[in-house]
Amino acid sequence: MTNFYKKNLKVLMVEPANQQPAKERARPNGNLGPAYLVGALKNHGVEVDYLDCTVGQEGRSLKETFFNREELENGNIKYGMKSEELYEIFANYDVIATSSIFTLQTRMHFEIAKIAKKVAADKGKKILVISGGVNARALREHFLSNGFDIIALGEGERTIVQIIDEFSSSKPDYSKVERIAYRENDKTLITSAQPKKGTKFIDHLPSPSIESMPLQTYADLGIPHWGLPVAGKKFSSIQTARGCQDKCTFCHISLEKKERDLVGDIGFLKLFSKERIGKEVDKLVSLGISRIYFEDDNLFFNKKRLFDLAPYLKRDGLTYSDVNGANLRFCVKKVNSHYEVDHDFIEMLAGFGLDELALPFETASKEMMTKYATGKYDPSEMNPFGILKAVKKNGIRAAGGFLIGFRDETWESVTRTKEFAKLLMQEGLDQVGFGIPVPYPGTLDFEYEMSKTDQRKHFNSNLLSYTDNMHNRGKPLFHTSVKGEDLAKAVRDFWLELNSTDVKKGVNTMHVDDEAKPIEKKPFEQSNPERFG
Ligand code: B12
Ligand code: SF4
Repeated sequence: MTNFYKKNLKVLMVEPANQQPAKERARPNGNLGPAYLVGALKNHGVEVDYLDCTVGQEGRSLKETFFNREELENGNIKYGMKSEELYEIFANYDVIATSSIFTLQTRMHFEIAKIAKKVAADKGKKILVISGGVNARALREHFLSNGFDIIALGEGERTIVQIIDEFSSSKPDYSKVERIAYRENDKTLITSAQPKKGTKFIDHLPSPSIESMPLQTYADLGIPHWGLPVAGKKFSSIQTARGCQDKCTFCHISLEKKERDLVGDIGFLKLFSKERIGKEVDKLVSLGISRIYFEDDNLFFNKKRLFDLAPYLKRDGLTYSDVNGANLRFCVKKVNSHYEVDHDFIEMLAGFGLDELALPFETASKEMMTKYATGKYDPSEMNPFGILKAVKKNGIRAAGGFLIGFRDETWESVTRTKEFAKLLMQEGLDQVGFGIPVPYPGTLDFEYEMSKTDQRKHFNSNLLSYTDNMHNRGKPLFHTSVKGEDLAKAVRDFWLELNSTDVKKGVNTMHVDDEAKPIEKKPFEQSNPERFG
């Protein structure tokens, strides 16, 4: 039989089952990072499969996967394939790779590594276990102590190919691989990379292997990463650019910019050309996809770029959603010495098919915005109500995102943000959500907390009891001026008070503990009865 692959090995890119606190949403994975890595390996002639454990292999009954719920000892609810299933699956592979961008899922990644190492030990087989993404790189020592052999520190398309080339060579030398952390004789080694000329365009990157994902299963489930359910529609993600011009202290970009020597230019702005994006859209359409989610860190930067891109995005019957948020100051323009709503810009967004948009108003406090959010938007000058009206006038569904409980924020400031959100609801906002800025590993806020020696020791000695609870609607784990209980209660109370019954009902159907109320799950079951059998 002919072997079409250049290497005699098999890689599994695996997205673990997830855990969430009760009353949080259960969502499938389907992140773009793994899709890019699978694309890079395929281009390099490496045999690679993709497995999203939240929904399982294409065609599986969702009762055995997504709706398989297990209450964990830490109180969280796990959803996805049973861990026992993975043992046999992993036995067929030589490399197990995960991508860890959400800290809350740290435990789930450790579980993957543990199973892979057990298979390797039981079967006397060499299995290389690798990871990357913002959480893995920030917690690299913990990942390396919990079964991972290599952690990628920057962009991964080139790195993963280099890792596989070394692994498959007769004498692997990982010191040749760029920007990784690994251990030799219990010592962590970090590799660097030759300085390269900064690139504005990143068309050299492979096309993300969206076709490897269980797209039909996602469609049948109808729950995207975020935003309204879209039962029955094939959907997927796209990136038009990477990085951001700002550096909010609660965001990964802030540390990436500071640690450029270590992680490379991952946090800095880079973009795909409009022609390249047009080709990506062609590919997604040819896969039967009729709804696309933007996953850029910051979609709106450089408005001219988006005006030029619009014709390449627009297709009959294709809609777009940007639930990841976009910087609001791009929705206004300076006229003389004041700001006016940029109606042309917002009309252009609706014109190419955008019908859902998260508006990250963040806070009503200029002080908090300046201190933590790069002063990226000024609600007192940049006409938030005008922006909202223009968005709504163009038929775009608008969800507002607000942050309350910055570490030195007062209760008075928190309630001002809530009142701001209330006014926006009265002016037509469709939905509001509140979150507490969590100092997630990989951000400047985390570095601030870790600069306190006792805090760092406590965190490192009790890692999983922190990461299991690092949720932006949970009680803060680090000091905040307003009591943590009050903030966690406010996040829920404000949400309940300000949102419509329809929104509340809709979100409730996605709760991870919804086994308790099977009636609420009906919308998905009714649209796809055969997948729930
Ligand atoms: C798009 C996005 C979303 C989307 C969709 C996410 C998804 N499921 O696809 C939405 C809007 C739903 C979302 C929601 C949330 N998000 Co979000 N999101 C992102 C964002 C901006 C991009 C992720 C992405 O697709 N990147 C594109 C790929 C190509 O880049 P990448 O993942 O970094 O992968 C590259 C490298 O890191 C590396 N790499 C990665 N893995 C591996 C593995 C190996 C083996 C190798 C070699 C290399 C490698 O190679 C890749 C290619 O170059 C990230 C920021 C970020 N850049 O990671 C935040 C981010 C992941 N989100 C974050 C947060 C906090 C949230 C929310 C909790 C916010 C909320 N409002 O509630 C929710 C929670 C969602 C959930 N599922 O639990 C935080 C996570 C912080 C943390 N440490 O936990 C991040 C880091 C942003 C931040 N604030 O700093 N998010
Ligand atoms: S504007 Fe958004 S993507 Fe940019 S640094 Fe701030 S939070 Fe991160």
